[in-house]
Amino acid sequence: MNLILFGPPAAGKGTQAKRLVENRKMVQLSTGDMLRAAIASGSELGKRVEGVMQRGELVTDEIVIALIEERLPEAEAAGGAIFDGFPRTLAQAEALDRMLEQRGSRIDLVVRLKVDDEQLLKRVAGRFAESGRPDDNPESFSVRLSAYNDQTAPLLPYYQGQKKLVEVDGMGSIEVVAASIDQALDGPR
Ligand code: B4P
Repeated sequence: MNLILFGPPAAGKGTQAKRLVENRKMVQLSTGDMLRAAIASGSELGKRVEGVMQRGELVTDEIVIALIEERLPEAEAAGGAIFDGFPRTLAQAEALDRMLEQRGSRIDLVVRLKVDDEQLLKRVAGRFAESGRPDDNPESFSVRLSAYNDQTAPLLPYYQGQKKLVEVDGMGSIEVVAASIDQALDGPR
């Protein structure tokens, strides 16, 4: 199964993807994690994206599509993947559909985590205090939220049109949200 975890920044996509990896032995493809690993390694790519990410802007489609394409064989071998934080633009969504189609595969389900802005701000402030992730500061977070509203949220009708979109209330505790995601994955579609 190929699943997209969709939602605004700090909605819990990464948190829930990690749980699915543990419980269901699924493969997680997180563009955010891949980009942070590139920065940590000091690679050329890392140097190119560091400022963009710190400001809270989106990295170019070309870069993230290439990162995902590189990892698709791994997803294929595992029988599918959780796409976490990808796609974030229409160009990325169309590229993903094309890349999967070339491999005789497709997206099966898009789970949208619905969380209001006030709750997102609380979560990100909590993580900033704990880990100091540079893009969790209030200024960058407001840029990330605008990027979501302007460039990512318009993907919802794209997946709705494909009848793949399922909405999950992401406001509850991690466990409560996890149970709702399980229901969406295991329930009738
Ligand atoms: P990501 O790494 O994807 O970060 P995110 O959207 O902010 O986080 P996520 O929704 O995964 O939240 P998390 O579980 O961590 O992207 C970072 C940056 O990378 C982007 O801004 C962009 O620059 C770049 N990028 C990545 N992909 C890209 C793409 N495709 N195209 C272009 N650029 C791209 O949860 C957040 C916090 O909330 C955590 O502290 C967690 O513990 C807490 N939490 C989660 N669920 C909770 C719950 N139910 N209750 C209470 N707390 C909860």
